[in-house]
Amino acid sequence: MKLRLKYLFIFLFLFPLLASAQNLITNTFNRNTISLNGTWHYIVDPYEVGYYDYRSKPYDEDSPNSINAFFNDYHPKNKSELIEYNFDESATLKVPGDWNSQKEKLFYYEGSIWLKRSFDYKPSQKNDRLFVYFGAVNYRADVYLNGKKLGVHEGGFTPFNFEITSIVKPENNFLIVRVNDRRLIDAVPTVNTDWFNYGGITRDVKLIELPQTFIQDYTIQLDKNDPNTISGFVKLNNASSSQKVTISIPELKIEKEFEADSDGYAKINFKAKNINYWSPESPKLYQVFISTPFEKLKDDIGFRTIKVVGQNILLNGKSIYLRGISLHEENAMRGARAFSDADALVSLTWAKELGCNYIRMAHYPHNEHMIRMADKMGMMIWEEIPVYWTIDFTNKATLKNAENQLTEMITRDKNRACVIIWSMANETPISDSRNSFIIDLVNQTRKTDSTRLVSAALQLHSDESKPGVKIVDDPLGNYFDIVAFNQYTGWYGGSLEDAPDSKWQIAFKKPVIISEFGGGAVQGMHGTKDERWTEEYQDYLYQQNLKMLEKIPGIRGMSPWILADFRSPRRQLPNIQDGYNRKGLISNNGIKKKAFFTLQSFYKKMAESFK
Ligand code: GCB
Repeated sequence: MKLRLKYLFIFLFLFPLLASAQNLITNTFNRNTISLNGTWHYIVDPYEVGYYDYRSKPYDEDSPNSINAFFNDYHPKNKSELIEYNFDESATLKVPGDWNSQKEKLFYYEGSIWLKRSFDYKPSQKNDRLFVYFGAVNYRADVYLNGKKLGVHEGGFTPFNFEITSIVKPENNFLIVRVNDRRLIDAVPTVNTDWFNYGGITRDVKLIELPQTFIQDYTIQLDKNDPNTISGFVKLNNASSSQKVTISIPELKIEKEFEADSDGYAKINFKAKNINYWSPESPKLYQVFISTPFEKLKDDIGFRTIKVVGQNILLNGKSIYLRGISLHEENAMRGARAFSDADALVSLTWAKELGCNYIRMAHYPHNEHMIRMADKMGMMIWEEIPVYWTIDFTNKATLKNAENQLTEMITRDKNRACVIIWSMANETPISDSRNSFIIDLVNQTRKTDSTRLVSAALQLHSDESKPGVKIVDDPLGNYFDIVAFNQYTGWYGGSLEDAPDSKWQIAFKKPVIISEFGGGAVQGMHGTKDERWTEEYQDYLYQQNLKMLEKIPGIRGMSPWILADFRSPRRQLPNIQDGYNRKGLISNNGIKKKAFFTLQSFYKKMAESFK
């Protein structure tokens, strides 16, 4: 009996705690929020002393109010009491921010760190509900407020939120997050990547004030097949009976009323004339208002169609060429995770200068500042989830995790016109389990958002019986709108001299994007075009690859690897890599390498021919 009760408790208490995309509040940029960014105290905990007792039993499993763990910021009542931690006298970290770049001692640290921030809260309205929202925490977050566990979130690059209405107090609230960034074999991504595993509360934290019944989420987008129809849905949280929802777009003289059902769901669909369509050349965003009797929420939304016809990608009905570049979410010059408008502006300005109209945001969803700025500046985006290399494709929990991250990414960004492609994965090895894992993600994507294109970065291979032929026939190509693949001719093999004579055998009659190509160079290192790591070698590699790739039938774009040098612990060659992947067109000092200008002039030419 005792045992049963225990399981009932675990079920009731822990089961609802896993934060999932279902409850995600969108458009937090335009809501009533209070920032919890700033200075947080932290305690480093490599042995998980705050989480497990000395029998390795989690404190918060049976006893969520245990005073033994860090999550209850307990202060001793008398001098004889043994307490072996003290947040308020511990050092501090800036949030948002990774810990690796902030504290030298934590540079390669992977494990648990407890972060704490106190706050007072005076509600601005009666009956308001209050949520705490995290833009992202890498990788796992266990969140506690005033000693109560709010929940757990897994996945380092997507947002989540918890309601705290009944827990928050007017003064001295203490919010504690155990952040654990240990790499795990069954996680998404898995243990092996080629980027730096920045740990911490890496994106904005805020409180969101909402009415009892509030607009949780919505899609307001142009109908894929009719450029004069806007369609989607509005989802209300806590709608007890049917409720009126109004959508207005003053600039288009639109004001439409809909009724949400008792689940709070309203399907929307209306005609709109004279829309100035969003494009990189003219990134028009309209002020859109979603109103209920309790709330008026604004968003800035662009309207455009994107589709594939034959081997063409059509933006607003016109064939386009994606002049792209790949990007990590890193501020190259700070050597730190990027998280702000200022960081976004650095990368987007460089990409514009390169002549880009498109960025592949590798290999995980980047922060919302970046996506919103791309929307404003006119940059098309490929967004990706970290299903990278050798994910545990046979593991159901890993699939669930990937599905959750996918839904969180789409939920957050589905109203951004700039996002044109959802990418399922990068360079995954072909197997039955891999196929069904990714097909599952494709189906989920199409169900959640049928308006965008679906792809993934595949790989090519060769066949001894066909020398000089590059073959792309990964069976997943059948499920995508766009065939995209990475190839590294002249870097990981293959002769640069012969590259332009390559022949292509691509099994799919779809638009082709080269999702990666490139090679490393140390900025300022010069030599002949045959000397590795020189700017001349990298430049020649670009010249020869561009000649080769131009000849691919149906090529409709590329995102060479990569805009700037980025930190990667795999890359340790002294005096050359020093912890950086050097394939950037720009160094980590912000200086452009020769190949930058070669790609820039190629893009000038492509912009002319796809006018
Ligand atoms: C790839 C990966 C990318 C690596 C790159 C490289 O194919 O997709 O994450 O960083 O190659 O530099 O080897």
